[in-house]
Amino acid sequence: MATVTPSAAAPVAASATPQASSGQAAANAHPHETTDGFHLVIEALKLNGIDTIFGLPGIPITDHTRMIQGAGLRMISFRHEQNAGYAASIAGFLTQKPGICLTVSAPGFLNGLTALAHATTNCFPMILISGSSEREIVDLQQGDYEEMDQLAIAKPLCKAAFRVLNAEDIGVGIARAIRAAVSGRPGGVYLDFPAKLFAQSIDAAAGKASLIKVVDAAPKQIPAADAVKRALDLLKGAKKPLIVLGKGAAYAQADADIKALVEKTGIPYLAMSMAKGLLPDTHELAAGAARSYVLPEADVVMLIGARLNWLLSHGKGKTWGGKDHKAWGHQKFIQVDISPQEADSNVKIDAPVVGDIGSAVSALVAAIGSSWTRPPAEWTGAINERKTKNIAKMAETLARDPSPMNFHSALNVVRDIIKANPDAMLVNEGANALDFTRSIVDMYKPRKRIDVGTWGIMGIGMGYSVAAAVVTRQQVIAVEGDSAFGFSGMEVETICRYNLPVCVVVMNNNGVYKGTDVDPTGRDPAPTVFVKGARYDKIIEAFGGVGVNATTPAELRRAMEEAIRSRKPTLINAVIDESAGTESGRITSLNPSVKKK
Ligand code: ADP
Ligand code: TZD
Ligand code: MG
Repeated sequence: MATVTPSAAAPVAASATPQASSGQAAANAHPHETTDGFHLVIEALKLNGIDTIFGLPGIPITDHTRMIQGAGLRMISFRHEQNAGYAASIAGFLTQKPGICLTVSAPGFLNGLTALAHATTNCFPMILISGSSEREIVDLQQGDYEEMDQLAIAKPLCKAAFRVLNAEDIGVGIARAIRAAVSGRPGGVYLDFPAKLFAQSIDAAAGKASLIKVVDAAPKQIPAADAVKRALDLLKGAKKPLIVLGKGAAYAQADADIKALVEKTGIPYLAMSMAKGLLPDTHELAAGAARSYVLPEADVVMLIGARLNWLLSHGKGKTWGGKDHKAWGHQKFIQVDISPQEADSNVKIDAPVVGDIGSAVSALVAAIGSSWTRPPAEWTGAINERKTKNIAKMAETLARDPSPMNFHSALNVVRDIIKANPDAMLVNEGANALDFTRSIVDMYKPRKRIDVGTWGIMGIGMGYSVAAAVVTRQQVIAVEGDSAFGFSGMEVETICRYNLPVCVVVMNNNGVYKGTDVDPTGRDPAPTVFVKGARYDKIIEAFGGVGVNATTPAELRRAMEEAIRSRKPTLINAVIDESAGTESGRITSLNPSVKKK
């Protein structure tokens, strides 16, 4: 570790640039070069391979955003911090480097905090850096500009939180933040930088020496040999084995080993939403189209980077063949996860394999060797039978061409477009707009589908789209419910400003879930309903993007193909039958009034 030079015990109230303090230096017999907090932060991030910052300027970070850009880093400036934060969180997921979000104090910090909590919940590495007000005034609650004890507020919502008061500690602060974000189970980290820190001057050489290039930030965690053996023994005895791939498996970038594990064992697999495409959804062992058959029927389930949370019905209940909503379905579970505390969180895990997925899956593949007996044909045959039937049924629905368009006829187009452009990034949010896209649109490559994640959150759409375009440079297609789009819609200006290849498709069914509700008193619009026939395509035209109103699948197809050909920022208002959706999409059962019955 580098040493910290105690040079600037009494911080100088310097102006933004080190050159500006040269008046003081000139008065000195032996002028020496100084640097400041602004520059040390930038240098520390650069030293650790960070090349992009997502944020929004204002006191005390306006100059910082300028200097970041001046120093050659990419400074992507948003219209609302929450969207910058979501962008940072998904950049972390896609790159395994912490995504950085930079905000102003109190309100900007709080806007970014939702995204930081989201990153932590989803196990995405992210660092929220917020400027903050004068500590002396904040701590005495004397009413400073944007006064707030940000560190205390951030702490329960993230994996770690640090405050840096002295410029010579910036290197340590950033190193700790990076380690905390990416090591073990990844998550969100908060860094509190009071305004004074940015302007503090210290000796340039001492400042440089205080920076830390983090060595091995996310160390491999090799699973114990007996844990690997226990897992394989259990798997070998299974008559109806199943693998569940989660977004932790996608994050791990162990794509070849995961493919080898599935193909060598011949075990059918389910891909959770953001794990779709780890193997192509059209793979012969993909069991997604027979989900409601395989979950209750399986006898041994190997979870790889997937938690048994609500998205998997907590590993019990009717989904898993249990007698009632809380009863265990008698599956045995193997869980491959980096967090040693994840096992047994919902049901008993018979064989936890604690390690990073890269190391764990390669150890499993190595231990399998060449003498593996594939699962009984009755199991794979029964799955294939259901799959074939369900796929044929879906093909029939997709082939219909109703007027107005419905989710199926519109998404049939998106399905074809992704098939023809498998490198495109698919961003997806909404209720019906989410659920139907997930089940209809096949993914062919890893980490191409990014969506509402563990919380089922609305508002990730445009932030994710910006980050996906900036980080991957691929075409982005965002399939958005009209409600979902509204949470981040203003960022179409950001998309136009940076001229990003993003094609937003708003599935416009006039509201939340559908557009048919009415106020029983006849006074106001119903709470779930929006302006009928709204033209979302006009929004992007205000910023020079391409807007298209599509009322048929043919119009939608033409507009999407043109967007991909031109790579121009595009927003397509896809007019969907307002009665086509169902309440809450696939999770109607979670509504309290349904539970009451
Ligand atoms: P999904 O929503 O797709 O089911 P979850 O977010 O519930 O996935 O689960 C992701 C899991 O992956 C978390 O338990 C997390 O600890 C784990 N994880 C994340 N990265 C890694 C990694 N590199 N190695 C092992 N486990 C990981
Ligand atoms: N607020 C936030 C931040 N997240 C949420 N998930 C919700 C509110 C509640 N919610 C859902 O769970 S889905 C949804 C809301 C408001 C919007 C559904 O409408 P949509 O999709 O137009 O986006 P469909 O296609 O009409 O179902
Ligand atoms: Mg809608």
